[in-house]
Amino acid sequence: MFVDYSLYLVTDRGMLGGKNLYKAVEEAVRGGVTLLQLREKDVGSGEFYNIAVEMKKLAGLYRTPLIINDRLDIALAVDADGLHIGQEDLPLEVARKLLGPGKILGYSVSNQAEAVYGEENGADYLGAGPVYHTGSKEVAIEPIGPAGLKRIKESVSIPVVGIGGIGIANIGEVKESGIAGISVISAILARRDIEEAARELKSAWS
Ligand code: TZP
Ligand code: MG
Repeated sequence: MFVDYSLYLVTDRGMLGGKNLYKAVEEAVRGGVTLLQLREKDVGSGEFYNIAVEMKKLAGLYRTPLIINDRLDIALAVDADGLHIGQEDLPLEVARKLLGPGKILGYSVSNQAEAVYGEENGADYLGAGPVYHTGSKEVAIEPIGPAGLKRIKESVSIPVVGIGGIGIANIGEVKESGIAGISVISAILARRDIEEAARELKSAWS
């Protein structure tokens, strides 16, 4: 399956200042987001499922692949296009086996050893970071910077997307690392004009 990783939006309802999640995501997709990840922390399974069902409809309307964060059961239940897991989630090879070969499996990494492990154990792409300091997630790891991103990219042959603190101010040096795309929360969702924010990032990337 061809996947365009260039502008990958990760959701966070906490960033929206009361704005409707679906409306925000629709604006982002209209602005050029190529891939969506539904990331819901602190919600029950029922609520996560309901949101995922609606998000799947929206993603389908715009032919944008939908990836579910952390929850394999939700990804399977809504027939999402894929799952994204990190170092503390289900073991990668277990997720790969249960998800099946036809779905996209993403894996969060911060160094080359994790990246190589990811490639060898079934990941289709890697989310590498945090590239910069971010206020969107509590991360214990020091930012890897564009240089760390480049080292990770060069250690594998699967697509790598950068994540963490990426925005219009640093997108140039991130792109120079040769990666497939950027993954962002606040640079799109915390902006008042979401569609415009996505459009700016899109054109800066290309
Ligand atoms: N994983 C590593 S950093 C991060 C996640 C989910 C947050 C990215 O958010 P932002 O606002 O683009 O820095
Ligand atoms: Mg996780």
